[in-house]
Amino acid sequence: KIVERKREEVAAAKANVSVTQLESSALFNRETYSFKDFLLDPARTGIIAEFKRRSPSKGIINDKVSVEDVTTGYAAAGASALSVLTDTDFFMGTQQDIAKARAVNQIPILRKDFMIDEYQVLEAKAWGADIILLIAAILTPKEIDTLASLAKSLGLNVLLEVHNMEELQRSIHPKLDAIGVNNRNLADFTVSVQTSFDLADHIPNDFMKISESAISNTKVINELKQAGFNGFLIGENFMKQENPGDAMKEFVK
Ligand code: IGP
Repeated sequence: KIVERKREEVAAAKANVSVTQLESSALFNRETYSFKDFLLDPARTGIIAEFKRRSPSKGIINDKVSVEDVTTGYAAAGASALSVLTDTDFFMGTQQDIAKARAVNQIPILRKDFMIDEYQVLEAKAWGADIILLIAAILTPKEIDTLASLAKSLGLNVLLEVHNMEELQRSIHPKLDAIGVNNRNLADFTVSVQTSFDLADHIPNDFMKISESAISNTKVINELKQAGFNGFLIGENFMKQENPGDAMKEFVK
């Protein structure tokens, strides 16, 4: 359903803003931040901290906080990267959320959305993102090749999301920077961090390894590190608090 809606949205966006306009925007011609450098920086936590107002599984999580306050709070608490939802209909995110986060942060930003078209990759760069997400469950290997190749040619980093062995094996591609194991099954919303432990050894070491979703304590993070993970994508556990930045600071203390 999300992907169907996304196709309409992308068609409308294309009619509104041309590729030339995107390519000539101020942020388009900028140096991007290296995802890998920030994940491996020993002064940081490896946490990719997410700004998420709402989700289809949980409904409203937090619609009272500003993207500037939350993301600068995350960065101050040692985030290696920020994840900002830009899907509006299902997650209440916007293009402006990325632009606002970009204006006040000097760490990599992931455009968290359902990428199905090269146009969205150009948008990601123009809006201020450094990393795009490619979800294996909704893309063919050919589409992954096309989208990842364009992203890399623009200096963007690519995070591929998988939730099982079959997706991993069919989607692996040399142009990816990181492979994320989503602990949330997008088909039925059930969560299990075990998914990350099960897939860890099957991800080649040429890629950064990320564990995504349902991470709620530092004990799990330490176990995931032992299993070889470099990054930890956390949204709800911080966003459900009144002050997500402070919540992250407390979490990593
Ligand atoms: C964060 P959580 O359980 O910490 O809020 O999860 C993130 O992994 C999740 O928002 C996510 C997501 C996605 C959202 C992972 N993959 C793809 C939208 C689309």
